[in-house]
Amino acid sequence: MSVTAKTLPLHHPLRYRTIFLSDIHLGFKGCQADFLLDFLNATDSDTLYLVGDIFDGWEMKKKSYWPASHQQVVNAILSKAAAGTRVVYTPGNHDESARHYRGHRFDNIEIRDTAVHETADGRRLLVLHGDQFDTIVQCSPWLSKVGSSMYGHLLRLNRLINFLRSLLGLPYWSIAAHLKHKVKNVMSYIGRFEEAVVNSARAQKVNGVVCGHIHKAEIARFGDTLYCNTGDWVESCTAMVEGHNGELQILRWTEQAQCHRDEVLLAGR
Ligand SMILES: [Mn+2]
Repeated sequence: MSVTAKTLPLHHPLRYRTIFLSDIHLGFKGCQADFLLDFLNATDSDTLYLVGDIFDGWEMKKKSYWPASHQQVVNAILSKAAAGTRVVYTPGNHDESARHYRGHRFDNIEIRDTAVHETADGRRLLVLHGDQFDTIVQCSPWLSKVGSSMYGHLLRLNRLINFLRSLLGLPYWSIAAHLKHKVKNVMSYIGRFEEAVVNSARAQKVNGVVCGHIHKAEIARFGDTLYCNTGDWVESCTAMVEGHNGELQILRWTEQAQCHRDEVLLAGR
């Protein structure tokens, strides 16, 4: 079927078979809700996986922070579910209170500890947040809380830098993501995390795993096992999407949003 530029509507959502999102951290100041809203409005899928840390219960306990944009993210997800998108929510450590509802189903929204997703080309992928491996990776809750407060400072610096960059007309840049890739022990933590996740996929005899938790988007192959990490919406604004033939891809929305907008503008001409 050929479509001329003229017949394309101005707003044509990018359609995927599946969208995987994690580590949104609603209720936390560092959450990039505006980028996420833009993403949710621009995309559509048959199934949406929420791979944990969607809410940040740790931050919400400290102080109540719930701006309109965070509510709009919740509303956007609920309206997708109401419009027929199947939503599968596998809570993480920051929204572990949602784990009380494991096994429950609210209309189109299922809450589970883990799920198995089958891609269009028949690969079976274990879906889970990933904090389940923290003990194996030997990162104590105490350490992760200290890390989390340092991380908070870094993200405040990140917001300041990006505010200044936006004044100068420069694109978004993540200092936390930049530093994380430089620091050696973080690298070895990531390596051990990936290994633990891949081992668990092998033990469960699936073709691969989709997780979040470490805020580093990636699709990698370890032997014959696929390791997918959806990234986050605090620093990197990433999602993993599955196309209609089963191909998997990481979208970096701070880069993609501009491309999509250019395409829509071109199509609208
Ligand atoms: Mn987490």
